[in-house]
Amino acid sequence: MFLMWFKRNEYITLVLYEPYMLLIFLYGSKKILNFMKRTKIKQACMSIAICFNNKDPKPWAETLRKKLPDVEVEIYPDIKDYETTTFALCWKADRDLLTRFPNLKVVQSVGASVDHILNYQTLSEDIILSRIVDDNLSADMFEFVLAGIMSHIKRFDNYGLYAKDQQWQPIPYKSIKDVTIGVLGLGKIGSYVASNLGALGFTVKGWSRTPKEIENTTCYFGEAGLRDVLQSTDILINILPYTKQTEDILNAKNLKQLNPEAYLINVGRGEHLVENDLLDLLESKYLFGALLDVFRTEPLPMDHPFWQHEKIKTTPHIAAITNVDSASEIVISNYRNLQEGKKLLNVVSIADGY
Ligand code: OXD
Repeated sequence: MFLMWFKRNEYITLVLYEPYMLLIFLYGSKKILNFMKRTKIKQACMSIAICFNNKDPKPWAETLRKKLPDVEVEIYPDIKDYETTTFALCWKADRDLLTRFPNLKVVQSVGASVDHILNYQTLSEDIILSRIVDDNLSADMFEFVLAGIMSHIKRFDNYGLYAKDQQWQPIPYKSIKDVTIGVLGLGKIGSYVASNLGALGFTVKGWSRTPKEIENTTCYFGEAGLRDVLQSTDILINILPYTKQTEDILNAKNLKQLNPEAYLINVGRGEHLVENDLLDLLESKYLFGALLDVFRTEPLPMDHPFWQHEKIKTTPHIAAITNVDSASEIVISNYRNLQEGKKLLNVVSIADGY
């Protein structure tokens, strides 16, 4: 049509045609520029939100800001724009807080567990959930458990009590070679603990949901396997993840199967233990004592009977504390992997909970 017109009136056509093309050109460039601007802003604003309760967020914020100087690292509740947050770093965040971030892509636990996320947040299917897997956590857990075991078999707790009344009273003790330890939970940390205790000369029996093979450890699985482990255990160590299937596993029925005067170390979750069952079993001397690092309610309430109980030692969830320096490297890799569209590290199945 233009060509016909052009032939008829060359001058008019040129005058009309050029501004028309110019307009198309200007309109197109504006669209392209806007698109580029939007994408750039989005990339620059992919911020990290730190959402913690019961843990100081400042060391994490400082470390991440130092290692990722171009990234906005914010601490909840001081979030400027919930829309630009794509990556949330969590420890016991407020219930359903994460639904306030509409563009969240990754939820990163700063611990080895994710139950504090799965039980309190609603995660859409496309969210990637990740946890910390760090050799420092395994080593610290092993040292904590070893300290608890040694203090128990050498009866340090009794001497602590005797010292209050200046009682000089030797008590029989046990040697490593005579002690059988049951380890519930043979994930990364549990298997490290089991194999290192075995290497020290303890007899170690490990239990997990699915069959495992671990050095220095006889491994069991399933219902029957749990019975086999419990029925020969002097010291039971719980390092299971907390899921619907493992809730209340430390109950009277299971704990009564342990060897006489057995000792319980719980470094899994408070929800694994039926607290009243433990108190009853201590009272009736089925169990010798317990070392508990985790509780159903944390901090442990002031009036909780565990505080003053002679046979219970409590520690404030410190068995294996995430090392910010080494764990932040995992967080940074995951943040970069997200940006570059690569696979993230230590991804957890939202359905299985571990
Ligand atoms: C953890 C914990 O999950 O400390 O890392 O319990």
